[in-house]
Amino acid sequence: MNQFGDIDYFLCEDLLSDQEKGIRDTVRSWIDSKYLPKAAEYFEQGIFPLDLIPEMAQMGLFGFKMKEYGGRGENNTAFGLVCRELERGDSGLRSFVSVMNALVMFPIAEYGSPEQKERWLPLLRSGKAIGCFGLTEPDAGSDPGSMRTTAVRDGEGFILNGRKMWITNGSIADVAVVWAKTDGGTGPIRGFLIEKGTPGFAAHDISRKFSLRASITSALVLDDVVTPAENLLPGTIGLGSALRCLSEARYGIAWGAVGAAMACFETVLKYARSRIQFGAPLASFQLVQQKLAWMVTEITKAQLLCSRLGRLKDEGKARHTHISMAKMNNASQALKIARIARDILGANGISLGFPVIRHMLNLETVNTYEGTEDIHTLVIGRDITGMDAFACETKAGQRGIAPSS
Ligand code: TGC
Ligand code: FAD
Repeated sequence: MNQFGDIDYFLCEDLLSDQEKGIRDTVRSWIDSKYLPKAAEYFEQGIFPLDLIPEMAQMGLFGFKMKEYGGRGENNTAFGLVCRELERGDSGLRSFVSVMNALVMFPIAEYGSPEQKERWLPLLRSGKAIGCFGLTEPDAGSDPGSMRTTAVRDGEGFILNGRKMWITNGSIADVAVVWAKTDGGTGPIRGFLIEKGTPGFAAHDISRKFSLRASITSALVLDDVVTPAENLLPGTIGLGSALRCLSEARYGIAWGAVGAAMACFETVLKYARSRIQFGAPLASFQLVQQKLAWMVTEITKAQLLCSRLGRLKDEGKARHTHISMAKMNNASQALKIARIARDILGANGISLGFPVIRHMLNLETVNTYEGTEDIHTLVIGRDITGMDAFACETKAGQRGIAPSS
């Protein structure tokens, strides 16, 4: 345990600079005072707390790594710590910050024209504008390259048609980074900035979800959306441009998942030490200790993985497959930790009076979005074998659906 009473079994704290510790402490105390008292209510009622956006902007959480446009210019480890502390609160809150930084400000900064940067980055940084990222479609999730959304040249601009699904922040976004196949579906995938209120563009919230309830998830509709050529992100050159954004977001998710797992572990350790059954604390039973020991080991391994990844990223040595490994491991282990923590709480484990069921349900999404556990397994498999196992091969040697006989 460190000075906060956190689990820090391998003294990861010693790897942090004073600046990084200060950032962690600021976000942590903000979560403790502003978010956690209402976390269960937000989840139960399905509310994303819009009133907290100005405070997050005040802390510099949008454009956190960006050196220009008023960003804080912090390093990757500091950003990871922000994600960890936010997700100790709730995965929905970390999602909001992931989308703003990695999926909206990053592509505009990386691929945008000077005018696009001038227009949007200061607004997004200050929380006066909100963004979303539309890649997934109803029929194209793990395989975004099969998307059907198209952009057709029309005079000086483009006409976009398609549907995007499961889009975080969709209905509250002032600007959507939308990915579409150009040349009516035969050209490369490119990114477009579609503004709220553009005729033919609409967002509808997805209700009745049991995970990430304190986050807005929407479907985007694009029906003959006419957008000027200036709204094309000029630096985008194919699916790889979108995938680079995903690598940025997955990095933050790898850290965030540790925060959710830590919250579950800390809750359940305290509970197991005080809950008496058969005349003894739960924590004194061997079977419970086995679960706790496994949890603390997995949290420690996940902490070490993302601590090293942050430094590799700062040194420009992190490959996207490193990020896949960290996202895959940390999200899937956090989910398992949450499920075991829920079990140790017994009936209390299903109550929102404890944070565990909320984290557990959220982590179902975290393990699915930004590439499922299976997809990252295949990414790593391809990296180490040189063989692509994403799809069956047809007789013609093309990726596709295998013949049934
Ligand atoms: P593939 O041939 O592998 O790749 C095309 C080009 O891109 C390069 N590349 C990457 N670059 C940077 N980062 C990555 N992660 C990259 N992955 C691949 C690759 O080297 C290649 O470059 P080049 O120069 O050779 O052309 O493409 P593929 O069609 O085979 O697909 C690969 C696959 C399946 C791994 C990819 O499509 C994938 O990652 N699928 C998962 C889809 C996904 O993660 N969707 C996320 C949607 S956004 C979201 O969920 C937001 S949640 C936000 C929140 O609320 O927090
Ligand atoms: P599918 O791709 O249909 O996969 C279904 C199952 O099949 C999974 O278990 C998968 O692992 C498995 N599978 C698929 N292909 C293979 C294969 N080749 N081999 C083995 N198994 C395979 N997307 C955005 O663009 N922007 C967002 O902001 C965003 N936010 C989201 C928020 C929430 C709350 C959720 C739930 C999703 C969000 N997503 C977003 C979408 C998310 O990225 C996708 O759900 C995810 O990529 C998986 O796609 P899918 O749901 O279509 O599942």
